[in-house]
Amino acid sequence: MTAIPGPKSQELLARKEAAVPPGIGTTLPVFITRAGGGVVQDADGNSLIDFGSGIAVTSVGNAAPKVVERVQKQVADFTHTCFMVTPYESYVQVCEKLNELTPGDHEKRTFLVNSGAEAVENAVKIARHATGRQAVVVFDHGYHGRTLLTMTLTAKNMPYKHKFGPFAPEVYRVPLAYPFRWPSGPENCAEEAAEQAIDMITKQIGAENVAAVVIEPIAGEGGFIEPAKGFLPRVAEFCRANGIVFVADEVQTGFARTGTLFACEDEGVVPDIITTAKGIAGGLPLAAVTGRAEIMDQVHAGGLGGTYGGNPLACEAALGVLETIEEEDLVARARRIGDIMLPRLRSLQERFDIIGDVRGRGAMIAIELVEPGTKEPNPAAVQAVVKRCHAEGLLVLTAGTYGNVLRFLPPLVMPEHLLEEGLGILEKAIAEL
Ligand code: PLZ
Repeated sequence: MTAIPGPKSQELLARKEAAVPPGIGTTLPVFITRAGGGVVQDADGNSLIDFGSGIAVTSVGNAAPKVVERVQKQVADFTHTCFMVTPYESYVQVCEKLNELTPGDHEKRTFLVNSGAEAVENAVKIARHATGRQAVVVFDHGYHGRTLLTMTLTAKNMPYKHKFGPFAPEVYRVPLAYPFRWPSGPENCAEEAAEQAIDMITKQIGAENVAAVVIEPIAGEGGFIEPAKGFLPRVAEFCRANGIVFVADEVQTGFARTGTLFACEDEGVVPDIITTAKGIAGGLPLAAVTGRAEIMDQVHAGGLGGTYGGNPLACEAALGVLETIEEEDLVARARRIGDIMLPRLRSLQERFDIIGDVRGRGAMIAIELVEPGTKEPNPAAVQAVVKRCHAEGLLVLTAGTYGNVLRFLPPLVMPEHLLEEGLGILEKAIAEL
């Protein structure tokens, strides 16, 4: 309808700039008034195809019918009691569901918090309590949040850590099996990376001092890096052998996104604790910590909690999300999205040597842009493609330690014609560049 951003969005942007600090960035400065079915609509009447899902959140679609229905009923019944003051059933239902659906058939416990970062912080607290140890091991390219502890767990300095120190103590970083950038090639990546990581843990920290290893089964903000096959099971096995709590941070990968309900399932990895958020509640703020009963039950009564954790509106939304995933078979939908996107992107890679790597699973797909003929990261090209896509009405996000990754996270309910149209815009933007 108008240029992107249009006049109304521009006016709102000026107000945002006067009222909100610049530390809160803007990927695409259009102000949204409605969204659903894989489309976001802005204040000027433009419709954009959504390849971002609000960073992997609205997997069931924006304002998904089952979520809306449940939340509308709940908001009229009661909005808050604080689950620690007087409980309500929907919280327990969500926990029962997560205990049942997350990997592993051991006995589990779940509790609910407000954000991904809060879930990861709690996982670390519990692992420390249960093991009596302090050290936490994380990986290159990892992202776990912006609070003091989770920012420390996050790998990338700019923009997440720069000048925000001092950081939390007892956090150690080891290599991740990043196939595209592994010095001796992708074939050797899993084994060598696992060996290096384990060697660092045993020699530099001492396995007996490690409370938890925290890893994303696919590194999200770090650039949709799928660790070379074999790496995750090897690390999990090392943890098991050494009494270390293996924490899978599935905040971005969870809830059907990668073509399995949880990304760990791909290699049959069973985490001791799994953290989830984002896709769990279709946009309402909710996150969860699910873990082995014998670990979770260690913490003394009253040792965990928070005012809003598992708010009744968010719990109803989560129940609506889980119903939608099941009824619409969104696990299969995610796989279908991958089956459409990956071959198209791979054929684009054959035509344009600016595309160094095409990767991902299900509806969590990325391309890494490089200086042609090298592996030199090309963030300028990413910026140029993003700018073109946004101008043409396709919302895409970036990622990556080197800022050179374009990532695609369409809602799993996106109609195929929109997916095709979005891919067409992207292809054109890359071809023009
Ligand atoms: N763990 C794996 O992906 C959030 C960050 C957006 P919160 N990723 C999006 C931004 O720039 O702040 C994330 C994640 C993984 C933890 C988190 C943190 O989740 O809900 O943002 O706290």
